[in-house]
Amino acid sequence: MVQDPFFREMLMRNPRILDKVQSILGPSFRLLEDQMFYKPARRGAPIVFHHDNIHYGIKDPKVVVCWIALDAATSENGCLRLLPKSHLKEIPHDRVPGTRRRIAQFDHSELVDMHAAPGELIMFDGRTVHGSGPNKTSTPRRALNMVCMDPATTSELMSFNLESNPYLRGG
Ligand SMILES: O=C(O)CCC(=O)C(=O)O
Repeated sequence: MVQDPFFREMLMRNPRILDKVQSILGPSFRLLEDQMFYKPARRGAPIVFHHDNIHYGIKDPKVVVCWIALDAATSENGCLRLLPKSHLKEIPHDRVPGTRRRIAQFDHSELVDMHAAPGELIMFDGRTVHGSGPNKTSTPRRALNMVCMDPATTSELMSFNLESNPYLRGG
């Protein structure tokens, strides 16, 4: 999406979003990754519980995820589910053999369903455990995310460059 002018304006040059990220990461931060999460009607798959710092191989805690609902997100269509305060703990993750994926091990009764209206922004720390359920409804559930990082962030799985990971503020 970083190459697409519409999404670039809507997400990466949107002062209402960037000001909020700046209040957490400070005056200088870069794009780590941006994604579209599309759960088609009736067959949209769940996303296993994980936190993004493990997913991206990052030890540095300064990662902020901005998640934006394009459709109303409900428990029935697979809204985001977060584990409150998990960014303050060390939540163990198991490796999924043969893949890069990791699955967080925790008590699922503590999860919170994050219902969201279209256009609503949910922000969470890179260490917050999250995932989502299947879409059981007859309409799609779509969302965008933009993951922002402190410019000094390093990863044991990825290398960053200015084309794919531009400065969104500062630089
Ligand atoms: O939208 C979803 O279902 C999951 C989103 C997610 O895993 C993320 O934003 O990192």
